[in-house]
Amino acid sequence: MTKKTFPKGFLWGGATAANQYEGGYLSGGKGLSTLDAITGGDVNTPRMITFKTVDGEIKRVTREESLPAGAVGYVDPNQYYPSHVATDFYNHYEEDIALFAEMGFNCFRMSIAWSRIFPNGDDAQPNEEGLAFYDKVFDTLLKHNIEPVVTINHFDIPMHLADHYDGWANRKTVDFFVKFCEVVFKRYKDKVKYWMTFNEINILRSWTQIGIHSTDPQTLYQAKHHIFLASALAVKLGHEINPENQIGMMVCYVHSYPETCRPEDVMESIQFNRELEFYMDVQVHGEYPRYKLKHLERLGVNLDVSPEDAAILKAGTVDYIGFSYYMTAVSSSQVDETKMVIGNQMKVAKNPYLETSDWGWSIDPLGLRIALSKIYDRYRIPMFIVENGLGAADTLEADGSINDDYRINYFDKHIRAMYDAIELDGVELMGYTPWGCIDLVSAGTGEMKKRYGFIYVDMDDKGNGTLKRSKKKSFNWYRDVITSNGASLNL
Ligand code: P53
Repeated sequence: MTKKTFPKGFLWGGATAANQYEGGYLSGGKGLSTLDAITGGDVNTPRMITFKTVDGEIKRVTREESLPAGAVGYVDPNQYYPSHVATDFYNHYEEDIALFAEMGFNCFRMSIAWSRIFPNGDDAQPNEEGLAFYDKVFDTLLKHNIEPVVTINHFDIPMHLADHYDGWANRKTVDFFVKFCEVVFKRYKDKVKYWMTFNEINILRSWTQIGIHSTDPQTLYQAKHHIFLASALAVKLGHEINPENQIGMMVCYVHSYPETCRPEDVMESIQFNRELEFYMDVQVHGEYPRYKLKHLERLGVNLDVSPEDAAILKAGTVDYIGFSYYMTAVSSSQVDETKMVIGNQMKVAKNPYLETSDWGWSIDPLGLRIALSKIYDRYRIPMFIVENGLGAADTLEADGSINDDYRINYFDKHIRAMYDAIELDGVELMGYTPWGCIDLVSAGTGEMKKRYGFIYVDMDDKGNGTLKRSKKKSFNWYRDVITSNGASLNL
């Protein structure tokens, strides 16, 4: 009997983001990004934004807090900022891509650093050296038959746009972003076909991510409205520049189960899930859903909307839904603070049926099949799992090996769930790119200790290390999955 495999042409690869992987923060004419001013940290020490007030005072706040009006990002020479070197893709891309090729990747997800192309965000001309860098990267990928999958914006904004325009709170940022998109769509027309506009659009909220100073609902939702417009305009433009472009959205898909069959718990869970669905509703259907309009009304948010906005949203609906999947949540109408856990920076009730990672994220492979079904049943467009994985502390043995069986076990279960969703539920799934396929900086905590990779990188939480790459045990395991298109799993 022939072994079961994934559909022919399934995209297998890994995922990264510039701010956590690329480094070279001032190389080749790159400008500062907001994320270049956020410190490292660990589970007990939150990452801090460092800034200068209008009076020239140097201060720090967490990402949850607002920055005073007029404050500008500041890189403090006495602090450690993990984005500055990260795990240095900038100087290691040839070696890294060769390793991805050895694992059998046929696609690779990465992001373009906006401030590498437009150092200030509002520059009249793009930075040629920055454009040339990504040319080299894409050429190297294509030489190895690896399709680039590009996130246009992953969690940051040129610092100048945050400092002088209040980032996405300002409608002018829409124009700056669309210009950036036009430049990259044109430049990489013959090299890149798979795109996503904004990473995890549903969790964007802080100064580092979207450049806003105040985080009150009015500012936040106005900024989100601008981001929706920018994304829709980019999708439309990307299709005009190359009709073959596949342009998706990207949502952080942490869906919730009701704690019990008590109808109040079910209603809580519906409300929780709407916070994900809202973004898909806008970007797939091209309009705000009515439940969100009602919610905004209750919040007292009054969006400043132009007459042409509705048509812009309608004309720029996405080709596919990309999403990250790490965990599920539990919604309860009878909140018991003692039973709450912190997962993905959200406070959710604990699921007694699931184990959690060392960082408190629930591990729920069947939840991935459930997610795929829920999304597909509602939107009926192709999906792409562009992040999934286990953040864990790895042990480097004396002989240099890393025996990450826990990671293999995690992937084995999640890949089976994906297969079931395709085979049993009939969902359309384009591909799978596990997060941090090579070790990189954690977005949440700023640590290196929280590792996701098949490839180990010698670097610690303070930025010490040789940056030497080595294969973990999971490297060969994933290579076998990819090269057999899943057959090695005995599905
Ligand atoms: P880290 C919060 C909630 C869900 C996903 O996360 C998140 C975050 C930010 O921490 O991030 C996504 O590194 C994101 C990646 C990030 C990855 O998940 O905190 O798209 O940039 O690194 C994993 O363990």
